[in-house]
Amino acid sequence: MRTYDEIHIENLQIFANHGVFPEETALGQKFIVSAVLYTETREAGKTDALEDSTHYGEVSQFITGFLQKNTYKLIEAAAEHTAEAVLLAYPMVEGIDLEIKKPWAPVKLPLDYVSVKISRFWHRAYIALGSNMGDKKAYLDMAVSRLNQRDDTQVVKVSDYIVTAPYGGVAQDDFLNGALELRTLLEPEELLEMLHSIEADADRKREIRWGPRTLDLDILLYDDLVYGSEDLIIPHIEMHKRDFVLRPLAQIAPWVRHPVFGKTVTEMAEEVSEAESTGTMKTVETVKEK
Ligand code: PH2
Ligand code: MG
Ligand code: MG
Repeated sequence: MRTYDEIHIENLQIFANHGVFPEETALGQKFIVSAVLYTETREAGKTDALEDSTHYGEVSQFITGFLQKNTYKLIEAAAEHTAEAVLLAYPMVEGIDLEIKKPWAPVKLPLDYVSVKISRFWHRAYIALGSNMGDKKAYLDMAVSRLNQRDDTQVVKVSDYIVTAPYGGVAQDDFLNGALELRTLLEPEELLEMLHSIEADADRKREIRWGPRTLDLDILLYDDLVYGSEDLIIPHIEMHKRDFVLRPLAQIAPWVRHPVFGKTVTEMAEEVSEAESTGTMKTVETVKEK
C-alpha cells in the first residue's frame, strides 16, 4: 500500500443504541470510537487553509450523528456502515481505520471493553468491456451507466470503443471493445459479482466459452493486487496478450504497471502489436467508433 498522511480521532465517546439484546436498543449505552483518516495533508500543510484538508471536528460530529441516527445489532455492522459513510462524505479521505469499543457490553465478566476494528479504502480498478452481439455500443454504454449508478462505485475514465476481430479461434462477429477506470469501495469478489449481474441484465447467456456475447465485463487490474481464486484471477490472466484489451487501456492508463510483469500498459501494448506485425500473432483489425 502507498503511504498516506493520517488524521487521528481517538476515543470519541458516543451514547447510542446498538446491540443484539432489546434492552440495549431500548436503553442505549456508551460507545468509544477511534478513527484514522488516510489522506494527504501536504497541501494544507503548505497553505495553512482548512479547505485543503478534512476538518476533524466535522468528521467527529458526522460519526456521532451517524451512530445516533442508525441502530445496528452488531458493532461489525455499525463499523462497516460508519466507515462507508465517512468515505462517501469526505472525498479527500482515501481510507479509514475505524474501531468501535463497547465498554458496557453485557457480557457479565470483568473486561475493559469489546471492540471491532476495520480498515476500508477506496480502490482503483480497470475493467475491460466487450460486446459482439446486437446493439454493441448500447450494451457498452449500458455497462458504463450501470457502474456509475451506485455511490460506492464511480467511473473515472472511459476509453474510446474500438472494433476488433474476434480473438481465440471461435468464428463470430467482430467485437466492440473498450476499457474503463473505476474508483470503488467494493472488494474484488464483490466487484465481480456486480459485473456478472450487469452482464446478466444485458441478456448474457453463458454458453460457448469465448463465444459470442452481448456484454463481457472483465476485471483487468485492482490496485496492485495479485490474487487468485476459483472464479477470479487478478491481474486478468490474458491481458498482456490481448491487443483489444491493451489498446483501449493504454488510452486511459498508459503508465499503469502490471504488478507481476512490471511492465507499463504502453509497453505491453507495443509488445503485442510487434508480435502481430512479425506474424507471431493473428492480426487484429481496428476501426475507431464513438
Ligand atoms: N473476448 C473474448 C474472446 N475473444 N476477441 C475480441 N476481439 N474482443 C473480445 O472482447 C474478445 C475476443 C473472451 O472474452
Ligand atoms: Mg473476456
Ligand atoms: Mg468475462
